[in-house]
Formats: sequence, structure tokens, C-alpha cells
Amino acid sequence: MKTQVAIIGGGPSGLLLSQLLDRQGIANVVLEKHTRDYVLARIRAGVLEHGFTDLMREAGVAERMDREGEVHEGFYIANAGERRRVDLHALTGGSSVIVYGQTEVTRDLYDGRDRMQGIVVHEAEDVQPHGMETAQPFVTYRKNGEALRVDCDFIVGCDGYHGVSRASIPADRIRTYERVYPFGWLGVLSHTRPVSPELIYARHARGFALCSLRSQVLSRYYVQVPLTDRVQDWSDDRFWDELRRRLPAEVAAQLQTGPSVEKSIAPLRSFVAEPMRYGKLFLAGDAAHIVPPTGARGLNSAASDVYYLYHAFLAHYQQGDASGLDAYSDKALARVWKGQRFSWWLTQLLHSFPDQSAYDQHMQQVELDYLFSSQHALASLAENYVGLPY
Ligand code: RFL
Ligand code: PHB
Repeated sequence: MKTQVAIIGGGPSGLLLSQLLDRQGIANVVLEKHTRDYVLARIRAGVLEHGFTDLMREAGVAERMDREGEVHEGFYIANAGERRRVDLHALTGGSSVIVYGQTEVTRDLYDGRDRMQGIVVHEAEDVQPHGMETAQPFVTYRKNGEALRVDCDFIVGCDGYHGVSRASIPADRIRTYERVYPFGWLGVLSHTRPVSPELIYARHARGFALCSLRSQVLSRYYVQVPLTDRVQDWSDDRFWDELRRRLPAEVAAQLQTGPSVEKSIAPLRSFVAEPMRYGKLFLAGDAAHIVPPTGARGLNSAASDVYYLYHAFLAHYQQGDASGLDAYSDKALARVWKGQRFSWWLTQLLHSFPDQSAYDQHMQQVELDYLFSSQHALASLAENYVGLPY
């Protein structure tokens, strides 16, 4: 096969870039390791910022998101039995977020690719980028036992944290920064009415908890757990009991419980790889950076990479201007690091750490007291949560 841009990974980053490029007549191929059903079964993000939703509209795949996604103008932070609202709309001069699951985003992107007869190869095995430092890069893979090759102008690695793209860059050409947290999030999806119409982020001595949702009949809840816990340690009953204990009493009393339809544990990690380019290979999304989910920045940071890269490819192919591609890594990383800062700060503020001293606990408490006593501090939280400008 011959194409202009070979995209490794068919998650939200790869599919969104593919869809945007195709609509501008830039040929591309997506190589995805897993089946479509597998990709769609992963339950992940739920909160989308404006930059992301605008990009979905530009990609022509926003119709269902605009119809079914819920606009949220605020969320709550609970602490010591008390719940206080962060009024995103008032604090940002009219901004908000959209609650719409990553699963639905991915489904809409697949439908968009189908409508345009885009090439998305599933179950592509042993995908490997080559010749990144030459004028003729290419990607090899196997499908149904057959060895195949895609020749291209550029390769984009959208293959997530465990992908092959970043791993193919020589160690002396990439630097990584990492912080691993000593806990994970146990998440449960259930066909129950959400306990609150808006998200609740709860700090508690027993550990953090989050009440989120996918719709008014589908709830998504998380509790902080030690990394040693396994999903099978957590019966539904144990999960609901623990969640109730970490919520303010009046919220816990309202909690509707039911069988879980999905239950999984995600470790928390902060990670950045620099630069996000090696010759003809560009990295985007989780392939280059990871945040703990606390600030709802992961998918949104992936979308800003896609935005910068998409515009850089447009300038290259439509005006013969390579400056956007040359500036991509620096531009994307400047915003990525701000997302890292926000996610690290909110994680630090709301979780209990195993080695936390009484002093550290006081610091969390006073930080929250200060936050809700200062419109400036609240406005800073709000502007980060709805997404910094591109
Ligand atoms: P993905 O989604 O990991 O997709 C990468 C794709 O590449 C494929 N792949 C390969 N394909 C070919 N060859 C290989 N060698 C390959 N290796 C891997 C994989 O099968 C996969 O399909 O990365 P992408 O597209 O960059 O998207 C990133 C987002 O998925 C991620 O940032 C978010 O889910 C993070 N996240 C959240 N982000 C938000 O913005 N808002 C949220 O509310 C939010 N909540 C969350 C989250 C992540 C969570 N977990 C599970 C860590 C909540 C949780 C619990
Ligand atoms: C989710 O609904 O899965 C979700 C929402 C907000 C977060 C993280 C996850 O900060």
C-alpha cells in the first residue's frame, strides 16, 4: 500500500486525525492492533472540553454528541462531609464541558470512517515503523499471516502508552519524565440513576472517590484503591459500601445501587516523552504523555495534539509550508505540560497518600479552604478544567 500518512493506533487520537485529514483530501491508513469490538469495550474518559468537541464538529462526526452529550456548567468537590460547587460557567465567563463517553466518541469516529470508506485495518499484528530518518519511511505489519507494508510520507504514532511507536525511537533521541502514584482507581459502570446530576470529586480519609455519569440512566463511579488490590477482591456490595462511606451523608443516602456492568482498576501515572517527533515519526496522545484521570485531561490533551498536527499537515500539503511540522513538538508540549501540572495538582489535593503526614493532610485541607475562599483560585481551577486555549 502507498499513502501519505500512516497512522499507528485506532483509538480516539488516530481515528480523529484520520477523519480530519481524509476530509481535506490527505490520504491516510490506520493500523490498529485489536478488533473494533475490543476498542469499543474499553470504558474510559467521560468529560470533553470545547477544543475537543469543536474538532469533532470539524471532523463531521459531532451530530450524536451534540444531541446526546450533556452540557455541564459545574461540578462539586466534597470534603469532610461538605459539598461545594465549582460554577464553571460563571467562573469562565460562559464556558462548560460536555459529558459524553469516550466509547461513544470512538463509535462516532468509526462510523465517520465507514461513511468515507476510510482505511482502518484491525487486528494488524507486529506493526513496526521503519526509515523514520529517511525520505521514505514505511510501516510493516502482518494480517491473517500475510506480511504487508505501507509506504508513506509520514508516520504518526497514536498507539497509546504501551504502543510500538515511542518504543521505536532510539533511547538517546527521547527523554521521558514520569511520576507513578501509589494507588489506582477502581471504576464501576452501572445502569442506575446518577447520584448527582453533576460530577462529585470527593476527598476522604479512606481515599478519593468520584461520582460521574454517562447519561441520566448510566452511572460511572470510582474509588481510590491500593495498587495491590485486584478487581476480584471487589464484589459489587463491597464497592457500593465503600463509595457510600466516602461521600457526604446526604449524597450517600441518595445513592442508587445495582449490578455493575463493567469493573476495572486503572493505575495512576504522570508521564511525558520529549520531543514528540523523531524524523518522519510524530507522536500524539497517550503515546507521548499520560495523566492521572483526576483532572479529566487525558483525552483532551490527545485532542490538542491532533489539532496541532492536523493544521501542520494542512500547511505542508496545501501550502508546501513545513514550519508547522517543525514546530509541532514544542507547541504540543507547551500545552501538554500545563495539563500535566493541573492533573498532578488535583491528584495531590484530593487523594490520600500512604506516607502522608499530619502536616501534609493539613496542607490539603487549607488548600481546599483557600480554593473556596478565593474567586481567583476557583477561576484558575475552572479555566483549566474547561480546557486552556489551543
Ligand atoms: P488509546 O485510547 O490508548 O488508543 C491507542 C490505540 O492504539 C492501539 N495500539 C496499537 N495499534 C497497532 N500496533 C500497536 N503496536 C499498538 N499498540 C496499541 C490500541 O489498541 C489502541 O486502540 O490512546 P489515544 O487514542 O491517544 O487516546 C487517549 C485516551 O484514551 C486517554 O487519554 C483517556 O482515556 C484518558 N482518560 C480521560 N481523559 C479525559 O480527557 N477525560 C476523562 O474524563 C478521562 N477519564 C481516562 C479517564 C483514562 C482512564 N484510564 C483507564 C486510564 C478515566 C480512566 C479510568
Ligand atoms: C469518567 O466519567 O470516567 C471521568 C470523569 C471525570 C474524570 C475522570 C473520569 O476526572
